[in-house]
Amino acid sequence: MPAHHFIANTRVAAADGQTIPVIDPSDGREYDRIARGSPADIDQAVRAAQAAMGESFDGPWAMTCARDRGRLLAAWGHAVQEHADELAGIEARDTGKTLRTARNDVTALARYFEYYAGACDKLHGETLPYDTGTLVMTVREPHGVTGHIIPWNYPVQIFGRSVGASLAAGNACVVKPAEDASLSALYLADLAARAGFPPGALNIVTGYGQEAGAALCAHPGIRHLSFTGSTATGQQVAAAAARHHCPVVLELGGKSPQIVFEDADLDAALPAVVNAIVQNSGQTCSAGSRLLVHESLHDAFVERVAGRFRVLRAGPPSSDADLGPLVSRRQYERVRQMLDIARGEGLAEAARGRILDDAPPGGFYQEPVLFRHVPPDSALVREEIFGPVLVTQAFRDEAHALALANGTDYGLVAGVWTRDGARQLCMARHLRCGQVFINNYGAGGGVELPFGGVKSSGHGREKGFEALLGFTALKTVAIRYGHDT
Ligand code: TXE
Repeated sequence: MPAHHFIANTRVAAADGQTIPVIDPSDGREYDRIARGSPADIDQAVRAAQAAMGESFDGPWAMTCARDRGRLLAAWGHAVQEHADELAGIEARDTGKTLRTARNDVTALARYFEYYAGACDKLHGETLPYDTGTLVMTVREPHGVTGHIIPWNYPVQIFGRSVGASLAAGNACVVKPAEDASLSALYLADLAARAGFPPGALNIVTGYGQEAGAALCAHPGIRHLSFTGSTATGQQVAAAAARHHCPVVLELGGKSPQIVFEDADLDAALPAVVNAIVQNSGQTCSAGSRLLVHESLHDAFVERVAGRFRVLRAGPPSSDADLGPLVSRRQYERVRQMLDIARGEGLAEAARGRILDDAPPGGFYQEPVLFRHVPPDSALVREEIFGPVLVTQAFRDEAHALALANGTDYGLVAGVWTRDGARQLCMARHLRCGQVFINNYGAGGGVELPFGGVKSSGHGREKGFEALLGFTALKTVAIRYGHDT
């Protein structure tokens, strides 16, 4: 039986009965089917969420107090921990990521629920000084029904940070997971129902982006949208949302630099630089996909990186491979196309990993590839590849490093390796991006750390308390209780 949508705590088939295949990226074979959501399914889910909120925020979910929302999120987080192995297995098979990565993702998901569970009853407004005889206060209220479009690269993590924060703020959610990775979201929804969330607080509609996703963005009942995905789709999402005055958080792509200065601790930088591009097979929005190295050590350091690349192996999630297959044939072909472009541009390949001999035929395996001394106008420097492909460039001084680092349309993350404190501050100040990591890359992904981009990498912030504020609407209340003196 295909996996159905989850609406008002019930599994329901698509209104027109259509389904789409679920493909195992490790062998390219279909092993399940999910519902193919249509505008009618989205409408049903939005109505269920609206009923949970109530027209005047007097529905069962809107009337659930902050403390109880926190308890529900905490119970959901415990359920995730209890079912962590099963959830990681579902995620690894659906996305192709290694079991190790899937387990880390599930740990992060549980931590999101824990964090936002604890935050529910710490979310409050202020009182403001105003005229004598008038008390002014601000109240943080939910938006109402929020829409969540989730990509396939970190399905459970992105679900956790987006849905966890929205429910904590008291909204009801309608989620459209990626067509290539929907099974973990459905599994989580079942856990939510068992944890005690009332019907309609959480709803999942699976399906294609151009169908279910577009219908969700266009639905006038959606009062806030969070989208993580490509820059091009982000533009469509924002345009659809603008038609019904719906605020949007966009977390889009990146082309993030890792900058290694001549005074860096190279032994610490080396594993971090490699991991930043091969983790999750390079399918990470914050992947460190450009390596900028001071000219005095560029060739020597890149040779060390090349040595690491040569021993990396791609293989199925069930093996001990360093990288899993890419998520889909479509993504595999996108990456291959970029490698063809590199060949056409005559780029110098410095190293290549390998694919395990016993990897099943038909899987979407891509070994890591390293190109060195890539010119700034190359497509490989400017465009997001979303695969395990790293390009290097040499820089002369700080100004040159900044010019290269800031020289793309994106602005998500930057990594800087230097022991010089003044230089650390200068780089932190002038790098045009949403987060700068100095002498590390990613800071362990802490759920407390606000995350998002500038320029074509999007706007708005997810994670941390900042995200929680974004999921609220501020209401000002002025109470006239006396006379001016
Ligand atoms: O992304 P899409 P795709 C980048 C990465 C990748 C490229 C393409 O460079 O190679 O995007 O991937 C839904 N209205 N990132 O095609 O189309 C879709 O169903 C509403 C970066 O998979 O953006 C899925 O749920 N929704 C990234 C989600 O959007 C629509 C993560 C992402 O799909 C829609 C993923 C529409 N019109 C890809 N069209 C990151 N920032 O982490 C599609 N969707």
